Amino acid sequence: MKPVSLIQFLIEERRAGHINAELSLLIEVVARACKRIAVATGKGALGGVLGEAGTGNIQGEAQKKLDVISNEILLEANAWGGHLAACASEEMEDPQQIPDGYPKGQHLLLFDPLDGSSNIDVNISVGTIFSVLRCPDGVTEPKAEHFLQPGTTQLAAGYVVYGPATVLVLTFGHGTHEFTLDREVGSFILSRRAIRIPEQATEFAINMSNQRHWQPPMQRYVGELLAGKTGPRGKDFNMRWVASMVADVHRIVTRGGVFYYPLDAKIEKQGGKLRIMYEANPMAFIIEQAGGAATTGRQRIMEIQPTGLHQRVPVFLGSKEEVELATRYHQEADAAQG
Ligand code: AFP
Repeated sequence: MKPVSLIQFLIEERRAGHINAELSLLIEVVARACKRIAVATGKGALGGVLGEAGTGNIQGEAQKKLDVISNEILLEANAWGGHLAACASEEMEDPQQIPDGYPKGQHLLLFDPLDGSSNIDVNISVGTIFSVLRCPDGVTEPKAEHFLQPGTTQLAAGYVVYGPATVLVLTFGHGTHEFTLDREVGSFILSRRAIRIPEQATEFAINMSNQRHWQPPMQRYVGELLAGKTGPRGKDFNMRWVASMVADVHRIVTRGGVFYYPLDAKIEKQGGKLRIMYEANPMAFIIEQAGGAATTGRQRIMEIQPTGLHQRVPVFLGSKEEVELATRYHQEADAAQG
């Protein structure tokens, strides 16, 4: 079969009426920016881009040089295209307006330019996550409040994992599709269409070092996974934790499994670890479109009405039956407490 490039795929999606020309152009621009980020991350120590930038981001986390560079690449690529009303980045407190003199479009772009960046210096996969929303009608200077739309309104979501291969996973709400970067030619080529995540899982991803801080239903659920064949689940489970959400999610998109970043006593006040607008919503959209489920342990992530651009939530996502079981344990525990 002839390879299908991302550009061809976008034209097909336009013809199918799934996206308009502006959204197609926007995705092309994001994909091009991600190719530049792939080049920058791929240089490693030779690019002089490893290590701390000496600055902090809005979350108070130390920024790596590549965090800053990736953010600039995405901002710059999107400023002049004419398809955006504004964009918001995990690395910046407020939305970024389109500079004067450039045309504006109808879309809002949100991104985490380099997720898992604490893994850069040790040469482990990192990634970019993005989400596209429609700018509310009549708004010419979008503010944070205009981005605060539930995940169900996303027009597109995707991530790029910079690993042994650079891979883009994308959804417009009509299935989840994977593209692999052909480095010689410089184009993303469709490598899997309409991905399906198995409904059952035998692999789970969680940071076990937080176990003692988890709430009782999480303790119960993971306890049962760990008990394996001899426990109530009657089968053994394997565990993985890359600490790059993009890499952990990509494993699930490839061979099934579940990913959990539950609420725990350490992070209770901030509501969770992962950001709803830049991580949870786009990943939830991608996972649901591949037949998986994504909840906070209590409710569907994409139905949450966000209250802040940098709001955090607990994240349970992956193989449907497993996520539903973990969610049921939390709901039952809440109901028992009244
Ligand atoms: P960094 O971008 O600061 O490395 O954070 C990565 C991340 O947001 C997500 O990609 C990981 O799944 C998660 O945090 C890892 O968290 P722990 O370090 O608490 O395991």
